[in-house]
Amino acid sequence: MEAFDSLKQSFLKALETVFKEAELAELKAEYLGKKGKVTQLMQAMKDLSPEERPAYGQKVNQLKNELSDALNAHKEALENARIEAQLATEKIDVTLPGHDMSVGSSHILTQIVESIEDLFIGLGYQIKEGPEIESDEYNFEKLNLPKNHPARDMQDSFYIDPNTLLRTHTSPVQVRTMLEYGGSKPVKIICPGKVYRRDDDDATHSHQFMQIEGLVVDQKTTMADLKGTLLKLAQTMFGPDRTIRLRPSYFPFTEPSVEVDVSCYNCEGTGCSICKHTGYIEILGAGMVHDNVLKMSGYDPNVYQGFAFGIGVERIAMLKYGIEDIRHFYTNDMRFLRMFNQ
Ligand code: 2U9
Repeated sequence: MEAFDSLKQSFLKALETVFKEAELAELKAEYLGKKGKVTQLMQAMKDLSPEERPAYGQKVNQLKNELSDALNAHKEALENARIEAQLATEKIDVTLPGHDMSVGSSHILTQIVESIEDLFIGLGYQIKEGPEIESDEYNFEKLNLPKNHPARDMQDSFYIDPNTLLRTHTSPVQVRTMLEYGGSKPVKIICPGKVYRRDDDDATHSHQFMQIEGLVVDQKTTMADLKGTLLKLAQTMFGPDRTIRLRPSYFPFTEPSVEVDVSCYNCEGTGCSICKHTGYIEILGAGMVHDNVLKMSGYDPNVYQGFAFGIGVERIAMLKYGIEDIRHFYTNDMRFLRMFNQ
């Protein structure tokens, strides 16, 4: 019985020096493991007389249970201490001010392109895109700008080789679409995209800018359809009270051709410095598709007619927001871009 007591004492003493869970496992093995001290005491039972065995067995079992309980209690205490320590170091002050989440937005030119796309999708148009590197066949020839035409001067465009250039307008996308449709089905598309001209950059010129062109080809398309469409477009861009005015003009790919003015959104047409006291501001060009252009892309001008228009996106943004230098659109000064966060 004394041996039991001293074993228990030495166990409890050892337990007091245990602060890690791994050490606890070692101590458990030392006393309760297969070759542990308590296990050895149990095995010693076989050397006792039958009379001695029950009392001895009871004692050794009690000792085993006591040690086991002590081990479990110590294990729980260690675990609690570990969690307490962790909570103390990971404490979060929920009253600290948070970080601002900065939310981006689309570029102002993208916003304008998308609002025009929305209008035309609503009118049943499809959006078509095409390559920025084009053949002069599609960029010029098929748009009624033959080889000797002044607009084809090498000095005015970025040529890659004598037959290849950066497109100077998105019109080749319309040409590609008409050829794709094979001259036998109606066309109703708008073509947004980047275009390139060999200009020196200044406040009002850029060697790269954005255009949206539109093309409708069908069997009963008239100038009245063009005018109604452009009125909707002008009102979408400059407000529901705007009116438009068409002036005769010239483009090689349209006949007749017009320049389109919108009534001044600043003075409502009475005259101010923005409209240079004319009451109107020029916003785009348009016309009925030239017979030659229809023919070259496979449409019979005796059966089909079409209208087309072209608009410079930067010009619209500059008018709408009073921006005086086109270069602001490309320099990505955050103070400029943030003015159009929506
Ligand atoms: C096809 C047939 C006709 C597209 C047109 C304009 C008038 C026009 C300018 C606006 C400002 C270019 O960005 S800008 O400098 N464009 O005035 N564009 S009609 O006519 C087409 C296009 C394709 C097959």
